[in-house]
Amino acid sequence: LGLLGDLRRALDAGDVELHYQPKVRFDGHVAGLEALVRWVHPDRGRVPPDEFIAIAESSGLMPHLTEYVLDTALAQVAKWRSQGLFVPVAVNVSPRDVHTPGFAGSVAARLARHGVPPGSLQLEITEHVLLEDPQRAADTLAGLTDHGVKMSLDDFGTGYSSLVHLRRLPVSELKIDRSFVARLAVDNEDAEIVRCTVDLAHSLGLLVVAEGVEDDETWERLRDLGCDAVQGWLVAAAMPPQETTAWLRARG
Ligand code: G
Ligand code: G
Ligand code: NA
Ligand code: MN
Repeated sequence: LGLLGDLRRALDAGDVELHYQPKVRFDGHVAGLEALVRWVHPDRGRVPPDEFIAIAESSGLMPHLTEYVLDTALAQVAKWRSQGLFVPVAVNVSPRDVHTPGFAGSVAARLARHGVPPGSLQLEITEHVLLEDPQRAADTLAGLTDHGVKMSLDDFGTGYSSLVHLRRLPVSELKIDRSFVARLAVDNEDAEIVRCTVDLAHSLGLLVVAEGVEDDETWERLRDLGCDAVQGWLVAAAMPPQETTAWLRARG
């Protein structure tokens, strides 16, 4: 399969793009943007991220992809800041990244190189970071947090979530997976799961973001349940950089 080689070349050529999806509070304030990687293959067209991220993970290319995404996102944050747009950006990192020696230092160096304050970067991790070496992962993440980088726990509810694991991770935000959010307005069990998750997160001092919000009714239910912010097609899908700039400006 030539896809791996093609991906490597695309990264070297700068042909892999980032799109940005807003996270907004219920008062309309833009809490941040999530960077989502996009690759259009010259012959195959759009390759789904899940597909090429799996390839990058199994081939050892993942650290390189993550460095590329961090540099691209931080360059964009710096550009937006120079234009008077001060919005934090969240980058997804894979469990393997967190276990790569020197990861925390590499993130700090990149922030410095791009002149971006650590508080403008958020890293989205999943509970899977705790599968390999929980203590080491927690130490790396604590190092990043001490430096001022914000940590967000992604896809919450889909893994082996437990209070013990949650307590171990120095995160300031929890994202409820869209599989629980999608049918929130019509399914009582999902509504109860979301309610409990919001309460649990708040009792631990975390902000809660709901993913995959597609309609007004879900938005209203989430607001009533005390959720802090939402992300989803109701607000905006992931947009290319220029469109994101226009979207941010239109928001004021
Ligand atoms: O938009 P969506 O199809 O982009 O994303 C699919 C999956 O790919 C999600 O689980 C998302 O977290 C993941 N993903 C998107 N961009 C990145 C990235 O830059 N790095 C990593 N590790 N995962 C990403
Ligand atoms: O794993 P992660 O949470 O990073 O994945 C985000 C994924 O969810 C991306 O593929 C993104 O494009 C997708 N997504 C974002 N908003 C919505 C939405 O409102 N509905 C659906 N179905 N998918 C969404
Ligand atoms: Na994510
Ligand atoms: Mn998610």
